[in-house]
Amino acid sequence: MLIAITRAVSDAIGNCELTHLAREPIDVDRAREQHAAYERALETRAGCQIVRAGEAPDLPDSVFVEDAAIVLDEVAIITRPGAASRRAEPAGVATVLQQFRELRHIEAPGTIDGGDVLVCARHVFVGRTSRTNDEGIRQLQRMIAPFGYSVSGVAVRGCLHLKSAATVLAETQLLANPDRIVRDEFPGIDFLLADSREPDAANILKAGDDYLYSSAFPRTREMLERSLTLTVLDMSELAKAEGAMTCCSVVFRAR
Ligand code: CIR
Repeated sequence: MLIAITRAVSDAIGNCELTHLAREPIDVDRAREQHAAYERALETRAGCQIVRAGEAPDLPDSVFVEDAAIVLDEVAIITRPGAASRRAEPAGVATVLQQFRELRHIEAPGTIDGGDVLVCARHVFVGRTSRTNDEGIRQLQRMIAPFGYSVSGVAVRGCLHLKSAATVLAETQLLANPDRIVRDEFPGIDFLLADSREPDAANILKAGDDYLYSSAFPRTREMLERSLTLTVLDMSELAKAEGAMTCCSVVFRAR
């Protein structure tokens, strides 16, 4: 059984953090409809049970639960987000996660956003970004090494998170924008490359055997559909908040 943690779109999403995008008005009702379709797809296509963290109307970016926690089979790491405005988010995610996993917490001065963390079997790649620092990476490494995971920090260029540059298609295969990573830093990994005319197209959410993908990237979508069946969703309002497909859930196996 798969669990997907999600969280409602905040009334305050218009005040979200933005790093690479100019602020545009966000239609909150439309964002909620898109988010509801996303949850439905996780339920009906990927077979997930949705577990919602408590609403956080005063936290603009709280819908992006991916950044608040890293869940492995053995343990869950509650992050300390890099943006000060997001530091209150993980507590609400921890409250629901504690029924599924033992929790560990990243402590100051470490910072990590879950959007920077790619788990490929027993190796974990972590983006060094404006949100994730070396101390955060060291703490993560110390926490999960006892369970047999190795960790490496990798460079990320021109985008917010590692998962805006590369995401998991299979244990040793990533969908990637090669301009945003250094491929040599991913030994043993095969790459499928997003269409170069669609720089944000490397974010895909694998949930069980299903793949959720954005309708915003038709060229990359066509390439992916040669070998995969995709569930395609319109996430345009959440994209204005710099959120991508993986950001709105934390998916893991129940034990
Ligand atoms: C932020 O800047 O933190 C939010 N507006 C967007 C976070 C997106 N999360 C993700 O890519 N994992």
